[in-house]
Amino acid sequence: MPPWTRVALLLLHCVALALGQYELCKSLLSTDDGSVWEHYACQPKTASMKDHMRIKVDPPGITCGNPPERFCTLENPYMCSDECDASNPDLAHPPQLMQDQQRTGLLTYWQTVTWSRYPEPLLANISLSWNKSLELSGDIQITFEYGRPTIMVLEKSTDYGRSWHPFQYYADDCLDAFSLPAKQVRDLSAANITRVLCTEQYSRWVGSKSEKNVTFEVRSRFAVFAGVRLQNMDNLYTRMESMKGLRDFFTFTNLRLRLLRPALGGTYVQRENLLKYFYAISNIEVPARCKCNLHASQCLLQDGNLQCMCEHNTTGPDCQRCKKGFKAKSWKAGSYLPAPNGSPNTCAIAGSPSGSNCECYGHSNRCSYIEYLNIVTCVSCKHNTRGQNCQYCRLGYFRNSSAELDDEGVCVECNCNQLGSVHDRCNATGYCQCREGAAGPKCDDCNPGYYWKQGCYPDMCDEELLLCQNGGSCYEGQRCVCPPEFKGVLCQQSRCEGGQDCSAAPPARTPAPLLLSGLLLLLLASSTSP
Ligand SMILES: *[C@@H]1O[C@H](CO)[C@@H](O)[C@H](O)[C@H]1NC(C)=O
Ligand SMILES: *[C@@H]1O[C@H](CO)[C@@H](O)[C@H](O)[C@H]1NC(C)=O
Ligand SMILES: *[C@@H]1O[C@H](CO)[C@@H](O)[C@H](O)[C@H]1NC(C)=O
Ligand SMILES: *[C@@H]1O[C@H](CO)[C@@H](O)[C@H](O)[C@H]1NC(C)=O
Ligand SMILES: *[C@@H]1O[C@H](CO)[C@@H](O)[C@H](O)[C@H]1NC(C)=O
Ligand SMILES: *[C@@H]1O[C@H](CO)[C@@H](O)[C@H](O)[C@H]1NC(C)=O
Ligand SMILES: *[C@@H]1O[C@H](CO)[C@@H](O)[C@H](O)[C@H]1NC(C)=O
Ligand SMILES: [Ca+2]
Repeated sequence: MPPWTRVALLLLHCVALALGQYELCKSLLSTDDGSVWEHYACQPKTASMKDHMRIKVDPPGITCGNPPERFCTLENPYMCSDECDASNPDLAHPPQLMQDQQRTGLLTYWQTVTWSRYPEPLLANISLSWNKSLELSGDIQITFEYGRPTIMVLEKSTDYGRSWHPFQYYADDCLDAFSLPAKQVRDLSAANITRVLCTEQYSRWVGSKSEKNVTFEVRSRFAVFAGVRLQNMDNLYTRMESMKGLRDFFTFTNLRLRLLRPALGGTYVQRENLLKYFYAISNIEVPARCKCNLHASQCLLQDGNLQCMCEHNTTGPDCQRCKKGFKAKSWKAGSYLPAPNGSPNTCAIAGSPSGSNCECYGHSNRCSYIEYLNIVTCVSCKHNTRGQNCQYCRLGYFRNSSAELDDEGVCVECNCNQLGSVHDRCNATGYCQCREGAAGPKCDDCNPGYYWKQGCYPDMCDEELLLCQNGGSCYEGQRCVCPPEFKGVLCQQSRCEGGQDCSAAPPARTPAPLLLSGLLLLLLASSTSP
């Protein structure tokens, strides 16, 4: 490396550090030989994800105000002057008030109906979705007005809401509510930091004004690795790379709050004043960053959805794939290591020098040296490919000529009809090799003169060859339909031949009037003969 490059690199490290960690995906370096790009692992800044979340509350009708309702407070159950009325903007408490910008002096909150149906439980679900993988970077804070729930669960999904997992349980009595021992994050060590806990810290009654927040602690989990003031983030990032499940623990696409019992303000539910029991949430903070697999430093709203601005020739909502034409190596997430700039693990252009040693077109991520042949070959080619570079299609597949060699769909199944074809292979345009009589690209048709019956068989009869005799007609090439007085495969045999009794029971298929007239004709014919 020329000395000037080293100086530039040093300068650049200083720039990167000044900017904060992993904020830069690439930088133009001037060297003796001109400018070159340097690439780094990078991630978007942390943001307040409440601005982008979609909120859904369940069951329908859980939001108060329809019909209008009065409610009281826990501290003074005789103060019941507050009213909720969905039709009056000043008295309505719709779900979006959980995510509006907080202005000092104006408290806005979502509120449920009161517990008038006690002892039936008062249940509510709040589903928060982003349609984007995110990574928590700070504490989730849910601010309850009029008291925090005495039982609730925070759940998360990492697959856009298809499956859900508990994230943390909250109760004033964990054993009673969930049969779990009460724990706190400070009971956790590095080895069990991703344990799902039940905590009593945020559910006990302390008066509704003094403690309003229910927290999911992210910073104190980070602090186990990074120190109490998070001064040693390098250590945290190192653990993110090495400790199985650590990054995934903070990753989510959806969150769900299951509110199972409201604040009681005491030990018992007072049946005579149920108007003081309900849920009210004024704010939900979700500090997080887009998960871009360390391939993007920006995440922007596009068509209403958050989207990573992928670098390193990657693409996809989470930069989770290599761009078309950049699949010389298989895709890899960027790495926080080595500090401070990490490894970008960029996708390489197909056919570029970095990939040409053993190019597998993205169908394999393993190569192997075969000593006696002195070649390097791809191992376990996927996507139905084969060959030293995964450049051919497996038998039974053919190359899709409109797809690039690095396309996952480059090999298309031949789909030869088993009964009509000689084997399951096809030629380069997908044509199968047909057995005698079979036709069509997949050999699932018959040539003229053949009929399909679990394969193609030659026609028994044929109108042009007039194989059916005595006025019989050919039915679908397979058999002759004979006039009443004849029988046999080709209607070659008269029914009355050889002194047989022609008046014997007629074949069931022949309509009776026709048969009768036939018989009559025959009788006439025999009576007029000498
Ligand atoms: C909340 O969601 C859970 C899980 O889908 C469901 O079983 C439960 O019935 C829901 N509760 C309400 C009140 O909709
Ligand atoms: C976590 O591990 C520590 C010791 O490493 C142990 O004392 C603690 O009880 C564990 N916490 C949980 C919730 O299992
Ligand atoms: C409660 O959460 C809000 C919003 O995150 C925050 O501004 C406030 O400081 C928190 N209150 C306490 C006591 O932690
Ligand atoms: C994409 O790949 C090309 C060729 O390897 C490279 O020159 C370019 O800098 C890469 N782009 C990014 C954004 O990494
Ligand atoms: C979710 O995001 C994907 C792209 O990332 C988009 O195609 C899809 O339409 C989005 N769904 C909704 C409901 O916005
Ligand atoms: C062939 O590849 C093109 C481009 O990827 C794709 O649109 C098309 O569906 C593929 N054809 C088949 C038969 O898979
Ligand atoms: C594949 O076979 C079909 C039918 O025999 C033929 O028309 C086509 O030209 C063949 N394609 C190639 C590439 O040989
Ligand atoms: Ca609010």
